[in-house]
Amino acid sequence: MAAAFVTTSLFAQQNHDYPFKPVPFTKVKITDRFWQPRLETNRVVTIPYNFTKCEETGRIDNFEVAAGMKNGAFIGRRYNDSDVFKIMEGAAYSLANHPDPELEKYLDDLIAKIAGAQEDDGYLYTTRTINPEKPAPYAGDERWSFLDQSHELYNVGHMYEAAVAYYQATGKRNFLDVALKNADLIAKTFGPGKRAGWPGHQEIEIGLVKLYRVTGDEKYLKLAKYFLDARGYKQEGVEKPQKLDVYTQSHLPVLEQTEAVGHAVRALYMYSGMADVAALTGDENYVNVIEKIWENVVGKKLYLTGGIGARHNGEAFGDDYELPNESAYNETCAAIANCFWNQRMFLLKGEAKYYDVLERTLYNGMLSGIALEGNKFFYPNPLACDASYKFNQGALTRKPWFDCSCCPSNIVRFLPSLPGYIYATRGDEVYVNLYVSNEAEIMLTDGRGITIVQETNYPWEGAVRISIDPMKNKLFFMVLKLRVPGWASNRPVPGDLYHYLTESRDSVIVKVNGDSVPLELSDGFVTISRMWKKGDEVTINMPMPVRKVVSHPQVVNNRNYLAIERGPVVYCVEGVDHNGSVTNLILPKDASFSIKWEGELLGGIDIISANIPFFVPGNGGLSIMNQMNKLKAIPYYAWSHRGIGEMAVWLPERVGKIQIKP
Ligand code: FUB
Ligand code: ZN
Repeated sequence: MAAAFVTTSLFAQQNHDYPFKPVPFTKVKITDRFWQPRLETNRVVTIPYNFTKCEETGRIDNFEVAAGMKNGAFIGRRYNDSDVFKIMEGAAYSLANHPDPELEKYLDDLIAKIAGAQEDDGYLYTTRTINPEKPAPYAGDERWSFLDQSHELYNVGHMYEAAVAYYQATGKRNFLDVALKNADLIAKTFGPGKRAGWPGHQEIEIGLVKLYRVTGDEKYLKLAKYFLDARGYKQEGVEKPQKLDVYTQSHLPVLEQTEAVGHAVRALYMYSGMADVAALTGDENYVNVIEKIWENVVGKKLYLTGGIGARHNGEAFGDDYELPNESAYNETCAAIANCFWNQRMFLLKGEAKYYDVLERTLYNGMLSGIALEGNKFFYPNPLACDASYKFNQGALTRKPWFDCSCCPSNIVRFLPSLPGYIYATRGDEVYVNLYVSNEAEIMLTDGRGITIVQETNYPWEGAVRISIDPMKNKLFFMVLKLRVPGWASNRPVPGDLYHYLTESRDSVIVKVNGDSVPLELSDGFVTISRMWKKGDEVTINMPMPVRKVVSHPQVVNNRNYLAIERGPVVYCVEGVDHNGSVTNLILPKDASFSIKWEGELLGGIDIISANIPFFVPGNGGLSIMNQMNKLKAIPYYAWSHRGIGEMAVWLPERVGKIQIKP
């Protein structure tokens, strides 16, 4: 039901969209040994497990009670509806690639409960519907009276995303109709000349854009833009509706913001929403703002793991270079949002640097958020653990659930969408952004199609073979763009926040049918323009030495410390591999490493080892024993699977920094 667009409209230029288009996850089948098992665990364990948790914790009951299907009171926190929506979104993505009548029936039943919980005019917020006199704390006394904290708009933003996903997976409108009825109410309520306000927690903007894409109705896009533009303003003739606050990124109008501040998840959902609205309206002003903020994040506020949000207090960004390790917050949701945002930045600009950040986040700060078994989760993801500071909402290891379970439900929806991050197209260009074994069907904008098969043992090896097969034409012109990751070009991150201790001279080699291609990079890509035919094969070989990483000197916690990484994977050391403690380990600048595949350990990992000097506490100081110790590093994402214990990503490079525990 595409709406007709009027030429006088703000969005008259309807041909605006992201110039680079992602290849949908439904067209890419991951076949590798690294991600495929994780996606399968998400499907068979994490999705049902999360739904069961929602049942056990009253999250589903809340809809039933609001629908009048059972008696009871609202249970839990005011944003608990959103967890159910996010899990539904993940379940819908899973259904799209893996039909499952039982799961579909479960979702249809759940949608009926949600529809029942919706008030006649479209309002949906179970806590207020259940008890309008006394909704959950911070919900506000009346509808939309406490937008800073109520999450009324945040919750439904997640519903819009889930409803679109379900519609796209099944073709059924049941959930979409609930979402549209709600969005129509919000559109009638908020906007110029109507009620003023903005969501304290951004998210609805992304959801509204998805409703716009699926319906073509521009009021949803306008509303998304309104919520962004209203933020931080005291509007003419309108009493200031909300607090102007750094925590919610409403301290300034969005177009005046230059730094990442406040609550990290809110911030990155906002930047992602801005990217979407910019793409669809052609608003370059938004793009300029988010590019500037991206520079701030990547240059000064990004952990080596791709994590963001240094502070537990306010779940917030810290100051520039404020990157403590033990107390790092690095919420799993923020890592996921970092992937959302960086993919969108790529889709706007076509530069590989955004994928350098995305890939770093994916393999490290996002993946650490879920246990290999698929049913335990980190909320914060620190870079060091002293085995006493209970960083994970009162725990020292991953937990089965949280009162605020935003992170588990975010993982549920992110993982099945991962195949959609691998490729993108523009005109007759095909961008290979991630290296993962897969089979993909890619349509170019002119309707011609190709299948691509990638085979690789990434992230453990940097060799990739790509077979190209035009679907119809015998000969086929296409421009293949291969991303050369920053880590393979001596540049762990864009900017100078981290660098490798020494440069690697090994260079990346790209070949087509065995013939070398010059390694000329444009925006981080090698370009191969040619006529392709069935059976053509491209290989890319990225040497993967173990690298020592150094922080910018202004990151005080990491001064004279080194970290280890290999390819896209950041490593850490755990107490369990070092007689219980990692605080007496040093990593000398000249340490040399060996790599060993351990197929049975932690889902199959490469262990990195080094011989390092061994220290013991001496009389009032440290003695270097005349012997060597074995340092054994594992991928950061896999830590905390072998009991509670110490962990460190950054290790002192010399003895002065060591703190031996008595
Ligand atoms: O407020 C809802 C969610 O809970 C946020 O996205 C997370 O950061 C946590 O605060
Ligand atoms: Zn979270």
